[in-house]
Amino acid sequence: MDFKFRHVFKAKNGMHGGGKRCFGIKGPDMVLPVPCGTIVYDESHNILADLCQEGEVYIVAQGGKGGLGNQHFATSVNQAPRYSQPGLPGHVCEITLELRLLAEVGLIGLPNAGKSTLLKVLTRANPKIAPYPFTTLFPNLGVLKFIDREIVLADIPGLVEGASEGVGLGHEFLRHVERTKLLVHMISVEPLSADMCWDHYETISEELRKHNPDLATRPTVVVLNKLDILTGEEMATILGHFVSRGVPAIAISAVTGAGIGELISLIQKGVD
Ligand SMILES: Nc1nc2c(ncn2[C@@H]2O[C@H](COP(=O)(O)OP(=O)(O)OP(=O)(O)O)[C@@H](O)[C@H]2O)c(=O)[nH]1
Ligand SMILES: [Mg+2]
Repeated sequence: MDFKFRHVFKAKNGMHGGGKRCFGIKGPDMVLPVPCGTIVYDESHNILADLCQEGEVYIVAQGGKGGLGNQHFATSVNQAPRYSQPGLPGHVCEITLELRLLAEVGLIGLPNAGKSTLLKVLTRANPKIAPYPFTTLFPNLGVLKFIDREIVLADIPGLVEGASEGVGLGHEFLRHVERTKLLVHMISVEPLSADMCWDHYETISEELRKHNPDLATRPTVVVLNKLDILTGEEMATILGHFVSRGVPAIAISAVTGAGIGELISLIQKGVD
C-alpha cells in the first residue's frame, strides 16, 4: 500500500560546501522499507534483486558524487581560484516492486471452499470467514507450529475460472503461491455431487496450468472439505470418483476437525 499511490521517491540533496574548506554534508539516503519476498525489476522487467532475507538491502539509485571545492584547484599562484567543480546528478530510474509471499504451503481453491477456515484451524491466524464468495480479499499468512519446526501457510483469495487471465481476485494473488513447496487444493463438497466436485477441481487445476505450468506440477494435497454435511457413504463415493481419476484426495471438515490430523502429517511430509 505504501507504493500504491505514491510513485516518485527522491532522496534529499547533499548540502553545499562552504568556506574554510568545509564540504557539504551528504544527503540522507532515501530508504524504502519492503516486506521480505519483494522482487525489484528494472524498466525492461529484468530482476534486479529478490529481497528474501530480513534486513537485506539493495541500492536502486546511487546518489550523485559531490563536486570538488575551489581549494582542490588552488595553486601557488592562484590560491583562491574562482573555479569549483559542480556535483554530479544522482541516478534516476524506474523500478517495479512485486511481492511474492514466502510461504511454504499455499491454500488454493474456489471461493467459499473453506480455505480461511482451515488456516484458522491450523494456525493462530484470524482471517475473516463468511458464507459467501470472495470473503478473503488479501492473502493471509499463518504459522503451523511443530516441536522442531514452523511452516508458513498462505491463504489466498478464492480463484475462479479465468483467474489466470485476470478474472476475479485470484490472478493478482496466484503469484503468491509461486514460491510455495506444496499446494493444498481445497474443494468444498457442498455441491454434493461427485461430478461437480471433480469439475471444481479441474477448473482450478486448469487455471494453475495457464498461469504457470510449474504450478501444475507442484506437489499438491487434494482436500475435500465440509465432510460433516455428507453421510459416510456419500463421502466415499466422491473420494472414489477422485481416486478413479488418478487423484488421491483426503476428506476433512475444517469445522469439526475431522481429518485435520491426517492433513497436518501430509503437509509436514510435503514440505520436508
Ligand atoms: N459445514 C461446513 N462448513 C464449512 C467448513 N469449512 C468452512 N465452512 C464454511 O464455509 C464458508 C466459507 O468458508 P471460508 O473459510 O470463508 O472460505 P474461503 O475458501 O476462505 O472463501 P473465500 O475467502 O471467499 O475464497 C463459511 O461459512 C464457513 O463456515 C466445514 O468443514 N463444514
Ligand atoms: Mg477466505
